Amino acid sequence: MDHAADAHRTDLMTITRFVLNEQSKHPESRGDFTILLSHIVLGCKFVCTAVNKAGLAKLIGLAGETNVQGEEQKKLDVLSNEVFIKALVSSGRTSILVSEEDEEATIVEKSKRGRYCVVFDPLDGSSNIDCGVSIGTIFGIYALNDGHEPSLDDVLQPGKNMLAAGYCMYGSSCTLVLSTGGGVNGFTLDPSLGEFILTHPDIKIPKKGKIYSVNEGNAKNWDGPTAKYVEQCKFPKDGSSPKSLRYIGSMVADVHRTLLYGGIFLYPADKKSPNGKLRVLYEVFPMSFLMEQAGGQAFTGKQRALDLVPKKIHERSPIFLGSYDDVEEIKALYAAEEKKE
Ligand code: AFP
Repeated sequence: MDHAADAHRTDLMTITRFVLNEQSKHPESRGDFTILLSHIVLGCKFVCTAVNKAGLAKLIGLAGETNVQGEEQKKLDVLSNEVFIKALVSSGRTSILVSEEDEEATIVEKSKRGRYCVVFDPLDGSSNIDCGVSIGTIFGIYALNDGHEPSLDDVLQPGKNMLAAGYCMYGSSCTLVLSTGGGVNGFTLDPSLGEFILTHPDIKIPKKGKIYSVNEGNAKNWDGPTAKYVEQCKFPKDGSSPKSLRYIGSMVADVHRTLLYGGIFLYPADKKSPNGKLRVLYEVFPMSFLMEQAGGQAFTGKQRALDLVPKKIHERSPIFLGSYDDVEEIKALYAAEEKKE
């Protein structure tokens, strides 16, 4: 019997243990981040259970509909938002929350305030719920500048100022991918234990990939560099093999695949949507943060995505993210276009 291997299997690195280990490297830390993260993890576990039960429990459907008992039904994304807001406020570690679901930011009441700001999309890709496609929660965390009343300026910060970012994917398994600025790690929910266990330590994105991921239905409205890049993916001029196209239409699932297998994910600007579709604070920034931490790149078509300074909490931006070399190619095409102008 291989006792060493057995011991390895029984030495479970839970997400809490992992974050506590990280925390012990910073003697000045007070454990606030660990507490905040445990509340985010609780939200993810709740949403995971709700997503799994959605078909049975009739959680899907329109918000405001009533069920057979005459009770008002909550759409899954509305329910997820409520769960996250309540979990984050009750953590006592947050001061401002920005959610995709809420037009205005939530400023936490004084007695429950803490030193973090959380920006999040509680259930991204929700148009995919009814057909069972993987969806997810995306989040980013900023530190509150000390000694002042929390204001929107605390979250209207470039993505490079984030302390941590991550997503939880509700798919064939429930996977939480997290970076606190020292690399990227992936944890899978063990449903029998109710714990996220480290299953993907130190994720590194391949330097170059074989997959491109974009909604080609928008091609007629693309700008020159995007159109040229996608053409190059299909008809490479350097004799290399064409890339494969994979597009789910659910950012967490598309980015998760890109992170693990390499390649590029694009949501470009087009004539109809000059700023693209994806939201800066809780889609573009957290995913760009993870990509850079995994050795990849994220570019807006004009600049490094994490350098962007948002002016509004629900601002959008075009985004190209993924393997270092693949993003380098699209950057070169935009640089050439700029030279022509
Ligand atoms: P929904 O939340 O409306 O399903 O939108 C999902 C999303 O914001 C993101 O998860 C996808 O990457 C992107 O939109 C897909 O957009 P298209 O349907 O325009 O390709």
